[in-house]
Amino acid sequence: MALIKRAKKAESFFGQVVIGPPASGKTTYCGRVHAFYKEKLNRKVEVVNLDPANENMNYNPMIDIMHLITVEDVMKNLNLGPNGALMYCMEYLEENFDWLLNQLITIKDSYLIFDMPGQVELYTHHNSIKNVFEKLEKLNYHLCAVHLVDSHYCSDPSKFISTLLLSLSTMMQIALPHVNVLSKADLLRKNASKLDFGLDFYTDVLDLDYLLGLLDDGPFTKKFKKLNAALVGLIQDYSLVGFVLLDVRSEKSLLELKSAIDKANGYIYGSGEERNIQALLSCAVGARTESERFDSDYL
Ligand SMILES: Nc1nc2c(ncn2[C@@H]2O[C@H](COP(=O)(O)OP(=O)(O)OP(=O)(O)O)[C@@H](O)[C@H]2O)c(=O)[nH]1
Ligand SMILES: [Mg+2]
Repeated sequence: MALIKRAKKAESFFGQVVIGPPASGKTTYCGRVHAFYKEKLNRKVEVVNLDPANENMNYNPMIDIMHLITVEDVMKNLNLGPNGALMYCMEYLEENFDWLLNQLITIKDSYLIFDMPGQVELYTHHNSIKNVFEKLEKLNYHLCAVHLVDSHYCSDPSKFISTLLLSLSTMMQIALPHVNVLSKADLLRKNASKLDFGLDFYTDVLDLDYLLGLLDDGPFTKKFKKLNAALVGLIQDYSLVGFVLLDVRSEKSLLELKSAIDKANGYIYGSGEERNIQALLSCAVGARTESERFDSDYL
C-alpha cells in the first residue's frame, strides 16, 4: 500500500510494451530502438526485460525478470514444459507486482521499453500480462502496446487473415493504446513481386473483398466460403487493424514507427528532441538509408 502511494506521487511515465508471436523481432527491435532513441533523439530511455527465457539480449536491461524467475528453473523445479513454465512465470510476476514496481519507481525521467515473451496466448486470453499493465496504467504509466508480427505472413492469404485476427484479439485483450507492426519489412520489400497485392494493401487493410476472393479460391480455404466471409466481415466491421512497416536497420522506418507510438500514448517530447527529429528526417528524405545502401550494394 505504501509502495503504491509512493508510486502515485510520481509524475507521469511513458513507454512501450513490445509484444507479439515468437521470433517476430521483439528483442532485436528493443535493442535497436533503445540505441536509436538515446543516441539520435537524446531521449532518456531504459529497457525492462520481462521475458524469463531471454537469452540473447542486445541491450543492458535496467530491470530483468530473470533475477526474479526463469523459465529454466520453473521447468526443472515444477516439472513443466516450456509453455506451461512461461505461463507460470507470468502469473508469478503478477503475484510479485511489487518486485517490479519497487524498481520502476527508482527510474526517474526515463522512457521505458518493455521486452516481452513471445507466446501468443499470453496476449490473447491469459490475464497476467494484461493485469500487470492495467495496474501500471492506474499508476500513471502511459504505455503503448507495440505488436510485432513477422511480415512473412503476408505471403499467403490464409496466414494474413490469421494475422489480422490475432492482432484484433490482442488489441481487445491487452486494452492499451496499440500500434500493429509488420516486422522484417526489408524481407517483405525484397519479395514484393511475389505478393498477391501491393504493400499498401497489407498495411492499410482497407478492402478485404480482394482477400476474400483469394480465400474462396485457395486449395484449403475454398471449402469454408461462409466462414471466410464472416471473418473478413468481422475485421472490416471493427476497422481497427492497420499496420506500420518496420525494418530495424532503417532510421526512417524507426522514426515512422516512433511517431505512431508517440501519437498513440500522447508522449510529450523532451527539449531538443523535435529538432533532432527534423534533422534526421531531412537526412532521410532524398538520401538512401544505411540499410537501403546495404541492400542495393550487396544483395
Ligand atoms: N531481416 C530482418 N531480420 C530481423 C529483423 N528484426 C529481427 N530479425 C531477425 O529475426 C530473428 C528473431 O529476432 P528476435 O529479436 O530474437 O525475436 P523475438 O520476437 O524477440 O523472439 P522471441 O523472444 O523468441 O519471441 C533474429 O534472427 C533477428 O535477427 C528485421 O527487421 N529484418
Ligand atoms: Mg525476444
